[in-house]
Amino acid sequence: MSARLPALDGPAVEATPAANCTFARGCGDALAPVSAPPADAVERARNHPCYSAEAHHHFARMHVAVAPACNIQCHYCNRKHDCANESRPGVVSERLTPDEAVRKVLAVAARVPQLAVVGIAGPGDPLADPRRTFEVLERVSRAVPDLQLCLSTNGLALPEHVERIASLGVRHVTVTVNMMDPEVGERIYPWVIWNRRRVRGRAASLILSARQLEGIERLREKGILCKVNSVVIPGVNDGHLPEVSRTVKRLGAFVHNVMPLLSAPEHGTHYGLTGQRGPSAAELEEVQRACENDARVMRHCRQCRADAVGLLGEDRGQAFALASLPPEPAQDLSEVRAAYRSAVERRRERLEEARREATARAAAVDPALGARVAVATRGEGLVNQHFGHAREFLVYDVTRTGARLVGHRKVEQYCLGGEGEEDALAVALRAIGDCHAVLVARVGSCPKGQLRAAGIEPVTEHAFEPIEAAALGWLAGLAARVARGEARAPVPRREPAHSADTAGSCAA
Ligand code: CLF
Ligand code: SF4
Repeated sequence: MSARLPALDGPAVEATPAANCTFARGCGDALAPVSAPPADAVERARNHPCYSAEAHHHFARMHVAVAPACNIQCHYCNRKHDCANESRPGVVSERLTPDEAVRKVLAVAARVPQLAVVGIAGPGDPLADPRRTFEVLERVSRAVPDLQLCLSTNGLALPEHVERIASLGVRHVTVTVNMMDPEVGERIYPWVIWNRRRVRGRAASLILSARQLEGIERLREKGILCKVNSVVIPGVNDGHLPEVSRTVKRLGAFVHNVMPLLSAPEHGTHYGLTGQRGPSAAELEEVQRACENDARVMRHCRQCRADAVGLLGEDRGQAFALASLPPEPAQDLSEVRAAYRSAVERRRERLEEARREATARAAAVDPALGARVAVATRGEGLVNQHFGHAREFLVYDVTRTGARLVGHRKVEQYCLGGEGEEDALAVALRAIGDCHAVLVARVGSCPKGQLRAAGIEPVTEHAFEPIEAAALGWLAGLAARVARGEARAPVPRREPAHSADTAGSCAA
């Protein structure tokens, strides 16, 4: 198989994909030697809610939607659709000018002390027309210098902009890489715009992949922390993503975010309209596990809107709509954020101490005993939310050595104004149907009974404890009950209902 390709500059060239082509350097394993992420990578990820699962309990991000244009087409994207209540990439309620974006950042920074990161993630590609993106980054970095700057791109225009990105002080860049094999690529990308021309078919994917991998390498050379996002598309790239993981890790990517395709007909995407489904929770877990053999894998992504504000999993964007912003730029309160960061460090010490103590207490638990638990949390790393108030549950696999985040499950809020909604309860029971217990701050008697009937133990004994310590404490208690013959050792449960009810995806 060969393809007629437009060269990076100049005339079209002939290339043979997957053999010795100059574009698809990621095909096969004949790659540059492994490049380690920057030496201070872990420290730099520490307070970024996307690069560190632990940080996402404490720190918030905001996106400013200043980049409407895109230079490629993905079969999972339709940026025309918008719903204020919907959380998925590419969706925005308002597109901002640079002036509006800076005003919004200052307003959020003044009211959200958890804010640590300002990102540009669409609704199109931030580098397709980079002037606004760079103007906003420059102005935000001057106005609020303690905030980290972040960028998310499809990578097509990345290589030539890495120098500028670095000079602006951007230390975190996400590149969405769904394939390196053009045969896979042509089922995801119908076209890319290259040298002002629309390129279709495998040639489009060859160009895109080469540019993505080159961009990741250049980011590494500039000491910028790179995250790679991949959308799992069953039957298209699910079997290919471990190879992507291997390659991007070799090129210096710090973490691989393996996330599900969100697909439904009502969003008007090619995939949604042609019946391409997203992965089930179990399928997603399987791909994440396969990728984890080679790279650090992110499991806490919430596939945010391009105008999201707040902790991951909560969205306060509506509270900061343009019409509700103060007319004058808000005063920057960097000292409030500095005090918050110090408080987080003290909180982290307490969480770590609690984890150590709980692990010591669980040391006698049978190493073969393991369970899956759902947790209701409002943040701070604690079990601190009422079952009926949860809009999502974090899911952990727990053994005596610790609790490992598996992912999150979106649900509808069950308790509204004191009344429970039967439909919402049914959704929640399905969403956490593979869990053996749910750890919550409180739970009403009706849902408690239904949880028990569904074989999910409602647990309030560990309310307001740190999540990992609470999960270990519950496991130790379960082990004691099993030893006394009062409970049976858990066995893996059925797969939960797929919680994704939305379509589309984007660069973030
Ligand atoms: Fe935004 Fe993306 Fe930066 Fe995070 S989101 S630009 S890296 S600040 Fe985060 Fe949202 Fe997942 Fe993106 S949870 S979609 S990974
Ligand atoms: Fe462009 Fe992102 Fe949409 Fe793909 S998902 S077409 S990169 S805006």
